[in-house]
Amino acid sequence: MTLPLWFEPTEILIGGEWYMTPETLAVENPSDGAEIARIARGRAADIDAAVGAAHAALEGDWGQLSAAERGRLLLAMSARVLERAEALAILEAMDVGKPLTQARADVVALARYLEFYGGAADKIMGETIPFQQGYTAYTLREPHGVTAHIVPWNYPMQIIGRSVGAALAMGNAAVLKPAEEASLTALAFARIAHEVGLPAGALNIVPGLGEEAGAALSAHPGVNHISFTGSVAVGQMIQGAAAANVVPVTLELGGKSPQLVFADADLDRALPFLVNAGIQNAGQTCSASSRILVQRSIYDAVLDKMAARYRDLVAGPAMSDRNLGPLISARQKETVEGYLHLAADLPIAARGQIAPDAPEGGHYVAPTLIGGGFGAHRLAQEEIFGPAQIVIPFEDEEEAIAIANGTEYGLVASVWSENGGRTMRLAKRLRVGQVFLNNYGAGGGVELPFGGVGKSGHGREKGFEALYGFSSLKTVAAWHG
Ligand code: TXE
Repeated sequence: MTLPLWFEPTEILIGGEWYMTPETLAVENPSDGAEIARIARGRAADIDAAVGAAHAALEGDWGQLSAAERGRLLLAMSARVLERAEALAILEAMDVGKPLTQARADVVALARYLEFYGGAADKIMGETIPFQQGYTAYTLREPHGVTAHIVPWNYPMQIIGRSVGAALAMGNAAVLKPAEEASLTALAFARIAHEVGLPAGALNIVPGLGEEAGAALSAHPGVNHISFTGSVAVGQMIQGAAAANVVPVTLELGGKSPQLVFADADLDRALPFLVNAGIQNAGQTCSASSRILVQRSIYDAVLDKMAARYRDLVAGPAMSDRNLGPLISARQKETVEGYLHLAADLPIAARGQIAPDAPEGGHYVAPTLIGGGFGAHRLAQEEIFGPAQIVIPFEDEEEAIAIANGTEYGLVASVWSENGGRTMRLAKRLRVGQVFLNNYGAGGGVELPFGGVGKSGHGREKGFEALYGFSSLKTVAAWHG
């Protein structure tokens, strides 16, 4: 299948101008391993030009717009995303390897982020502060200036929507570095921004390698804020680079998110959430629920029911729209298979299938449900980032909390129980950034602040809260006698 491109994907956008780099990077379709396009390989000089163009935009047309005008541009981008919905979904499915239905949901989420932040742009305000006689004191919410956005390959459209959308709403000028594994929808997004007339330099995109374009961007002294989603190791480097320039960072670094299932849970409601949260996007989701903690009295019953669902799961090419697609790359498949070897000492409760029509060159891993887990096992501690879940029994609330809080991560958790008091109690005691009670994921949650504690990172994206993160507070105290 040919890519539904209406633009030249090898190009970089800087200061409203598209241009080619002499060297390009291959784009692989993870469903069959074939090369489907080539994209620009931006380097330090391109990053430097992009940061310069962003500063010029702040001094020029972009910086002159009112909040309402910025909001209208974001709303126009949202509408254009929906007009291009099917092309974007196909691009994402072919680039990331995610089933078409999931890619379509990501397009809707991108449009919704742009709508949410477009609508919010002129509704974020400072405060007046009761102060000493003779003064009037108030606060202003101002853009940081140039924001850097280094995004991963697992949900390009969603992560760009939540981070670039909020940054532009607040009046920042953005430099976006998509992941080398999946840049096509990021490039399409930049093309859409260009089409609706976003002023030159407000959004610049430089595709390229992490150690080249990414490292140059995070270390650039002209960057005033960095938003990063990716691995802990790179997050640590980025925080170090930001420290050298003393700029704020938002880090979203993944997790080991548990779902806690108590004996009084509504299991019929819980079951689809328990499994889907583990296998969505083939488990390559920062908020994937890779640990299922189950009260011992219902442990066997839950494991059996989950196992029955697993046996029906099929991994196949993205465009065939099965339950899950391939993993993003041969490297990711190797990592995940390495983790699955660690399950040798645990009972495999069930395995799903790889579709017979899945091409040899694709990076498929059969979804795997592992039973008999315990909190200290490496599979219960480390992020697998593949279609595998480990099920762990617990006796009571205290033990459930100890296991749930017993990793270095703290992104998301859910509690399944019909006892309202218990759910509220646990919501307070779980050491995470987001808790779901009797659900998981809350329908995508564009409106819900999101981020972690511990090694899951810090800062909050999504929802209204993100607008605070992408702005700087200035206090004004006027003496007038
Ligand atoms: O991530 P990287 P990778 C986790 C997940 C996965 C592991 C490795 O566990 O198995 O990370 O994935 C850019 N300076 N998550 O290797 O390398 C890179 O170009 C600046 C969780 O793909 O962190 C890309 O744009 N930037 C996660 C982005 O960082 C650099 C999503 C992420 O890539 C850089 C992805 C450098 N030196 C992986 N090196 C989540 N939280 O959802 C790389 N990059």
